[in-house]
Amino acid sequence: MTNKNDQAQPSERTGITRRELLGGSVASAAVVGVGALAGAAGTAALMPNTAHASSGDNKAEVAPGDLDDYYGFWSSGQAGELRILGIPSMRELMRVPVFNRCSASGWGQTNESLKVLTDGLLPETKKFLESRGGTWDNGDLHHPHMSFTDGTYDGRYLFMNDKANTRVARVRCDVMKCDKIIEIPNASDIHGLRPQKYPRTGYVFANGEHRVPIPNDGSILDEPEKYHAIFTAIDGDKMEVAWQVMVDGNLDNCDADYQGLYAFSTCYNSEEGVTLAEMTASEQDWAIVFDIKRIEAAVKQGKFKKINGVPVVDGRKGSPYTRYIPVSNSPHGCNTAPDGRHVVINGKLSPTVSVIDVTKLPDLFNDKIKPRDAIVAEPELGLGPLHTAFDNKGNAYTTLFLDSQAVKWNLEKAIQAYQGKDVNPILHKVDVHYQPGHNHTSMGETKEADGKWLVSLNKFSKDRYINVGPMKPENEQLIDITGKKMKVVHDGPTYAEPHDCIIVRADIVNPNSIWDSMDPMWSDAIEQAKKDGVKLTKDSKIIRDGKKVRVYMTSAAPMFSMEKFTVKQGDEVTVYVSNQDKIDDLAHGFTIANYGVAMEVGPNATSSVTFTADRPGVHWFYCQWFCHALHMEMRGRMLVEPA
Ligand code: CUK
Ligand code: CUA
Repeated sequence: MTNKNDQAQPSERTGITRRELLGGSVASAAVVGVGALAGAAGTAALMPNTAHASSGDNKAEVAPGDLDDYYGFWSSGQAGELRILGIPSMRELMRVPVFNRCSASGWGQTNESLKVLTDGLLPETKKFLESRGGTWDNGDLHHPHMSFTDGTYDGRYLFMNDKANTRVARVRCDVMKCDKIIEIPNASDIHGLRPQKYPRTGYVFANGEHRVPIPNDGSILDEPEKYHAIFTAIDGDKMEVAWQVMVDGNLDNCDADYQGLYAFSTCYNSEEGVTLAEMTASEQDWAIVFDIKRIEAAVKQGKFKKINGVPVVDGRKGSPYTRYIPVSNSPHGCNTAPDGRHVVINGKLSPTVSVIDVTKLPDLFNDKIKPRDAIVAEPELGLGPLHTAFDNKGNAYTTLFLDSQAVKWNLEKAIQAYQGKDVNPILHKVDVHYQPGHNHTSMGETKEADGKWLVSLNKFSKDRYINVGPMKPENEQLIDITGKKMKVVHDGPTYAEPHDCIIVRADIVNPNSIWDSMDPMWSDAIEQAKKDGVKLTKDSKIIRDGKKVRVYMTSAAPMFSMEKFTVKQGDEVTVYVSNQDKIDDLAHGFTIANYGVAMEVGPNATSSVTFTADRPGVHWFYCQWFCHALHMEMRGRMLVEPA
């Protein structure tokens, strides 16, 4: 693949500088940039040199029919779904509906998905949603991360947050479908989320970002000093809250160590303000360290308050369970290095990142050292450092939001510089287009980081693509990091708005091609069929049960087992479709025309949907997944007798 970047840097194309180009987005950047520009003058600036970048032997091109080396699991922000990409091709392979609704698959409409979407909601939320159809229609999915065993991905689950409606979801990697969603009590807006790396996941750590009264029932309103933010440890196997910790300040991003002892969160707004001016008033905020063993012991010994059914430990400043390490104002990303020892806290408003050494933490918790003594490096990298990724050679890659760059720097050199040695930890900077948020390296958040690829998730595409109107795509760039210098090798547009991604070696992920016909996803259907004396995967039957009608049918290309079924106007109808095709890639669908009913029925799967037959007449149902030469003929009639 030729590197367009070599010939066509925007600066060369247009004759204006990158900074002038950036001007267009300064208004939006200014929110992040409060106070940061003051720090600009002293920023070390290794000029980007993409034109002569040496690259390694990495091949970004994946020829037609060839397979990718990695799975990319992508969030989608306010779109609410999980996306699966192939890396390095950056081809989008699949969308997995999670917090969103999906017209194709019927997610949010099928009984199976509604169960996932509603079972884990808190009682007061269920009540609130009664008049709104019973489910949330939106979500804001920022952080998708895979379960770990012994410091690396294990291919079991993906976990992800919903910032909009305070939920955490789990996707089963054997079928790539969401099987659990829980609402987190006492917290407001789950933002940072990371699984425990060691010994296994285990816990899923989730940050409640905003401070609210606990309980948030209206008894406290405009008294911000009584609000709190909550850190939650979820049992990833059971998808239940294990315990929570009340903290000072807001919580932003988090990560876990490689020892199974500590978790970390960035904490902005230590001022506990509610306006922008209040939130950014002080020079320093914190990185909070959570002592998992101490918290577990406290929970065992009953040193907690039970609030909304879960144990809440008081981890505010001065508690034995946490330590607050002062770092520059409004830190954002929080990334544990694969060396198992260092944690990078990204400055955001400060041009620096702060590096915590986990070997110092026992002394910190035993008050033998001061909080700042746990910091072993604080290199100044550039403007707006948001997130950091790692290779297998001791190097780190940090996104610079305001500079629109990725900076490669060396951890060991940064530590030496902090000790006063005359070394420059910055190895290279490369322009990205434009304003990167998260980045991620191949296997970079595991002990098996391999230093092959870096993806920069850029918030703006501006002039990188033909114009599609006022709403532009984001731009995600693939960067070859095998050479000394980074090399941008691919632009990939994305729709709103992947914040984060992970890049997982393909051999770790082994999904099935065909469902087990007794999969727990449709356990309710299995149970109901049993009660009705119906063999779910074989029979075609209509069961009338007062005003409730259950229609059981099967599908086998190119036919549904029923050519027609009759119900009465006003009946509550449930249609179960069991796909008998045990063939790779042979999905069917079931759509009822002019009834707003549509669902996916995967190979050997059962899907069901319940609706009221309140429209009399002839309504064709058809298969909406192209499955056969006679796909168009795969249809039948629902006859609704007028009342
Ligand atoms: S956050 Cu979006 S760029 Cu929600 Cu991980 Cu940093
Ligand atoms: Cu079955 Cu199309």
